[in-house]
Amino acid sequence: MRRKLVIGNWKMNGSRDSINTLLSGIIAGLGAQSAQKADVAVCAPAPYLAQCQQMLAATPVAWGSQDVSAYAAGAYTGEVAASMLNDFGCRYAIVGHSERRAYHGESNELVAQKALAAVTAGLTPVVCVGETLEQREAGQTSVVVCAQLQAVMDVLETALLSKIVLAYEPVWAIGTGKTATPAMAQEVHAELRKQLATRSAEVAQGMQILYGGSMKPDNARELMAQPDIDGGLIGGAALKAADFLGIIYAAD
Ligand code: 3PY
Repeated sequence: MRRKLVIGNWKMNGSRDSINTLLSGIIAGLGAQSAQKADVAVCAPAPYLAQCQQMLAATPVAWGSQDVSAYAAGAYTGEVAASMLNDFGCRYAIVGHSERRAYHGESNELVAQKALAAVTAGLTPVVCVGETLEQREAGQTSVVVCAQLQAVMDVLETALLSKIVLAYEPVWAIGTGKTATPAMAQEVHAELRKQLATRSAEVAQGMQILYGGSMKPDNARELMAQPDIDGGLIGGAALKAADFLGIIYAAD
């Protein structure tokens, strides 16, 4: 039985004050929830990771970065190494979000190297895959997401592959308010799990595959009720404590 996992992706939003309010609200809301069914994490912009570390210590909420370097150390100005994140308690690192693939030219191979760097340093990479609207309309969804996943499978031996989290985020559903129907999302999640099973049935069965793309409190329950949807990677709705908590509460 896989546990549900709900991760907030704040993207490039927030300030010390707003994050203080948001995290205080989340912590208070989760405190009232006695038997929490889902694991919870937030992925903050780099300058606010220290604030997350301080505020979330001794709470059930983990925290993560929104990206990580593919390199271990050295002359890579502006990059943050996975070992640096791990050094002060970071748990997750999102890699291959479609915004990074689109605006920063990240290829499947680079995303795979980032996943390898993260998992080797003891972080849990949250590997994002997803198709554009054009690709979906051309019937390419499965080919695109499976190629994105295969690039990661090619560099991770089975023991490391078992330590990642996968997130299916259709690009056309990100920041648009459009959501894949539960059936559409389930179909892709099942496809991804089938591909993982070509390596190991055990890894496929154990892998948490999150759905991302305009998940909100009012559609979260139905999405997460699908057999292969194990939680959410939440964008806009993760910026308000009430909405984020609504999604977490729906994960039962
Ligand atoms: C969204 O829901 O918009 C996301 O991109 C989550 O990562």
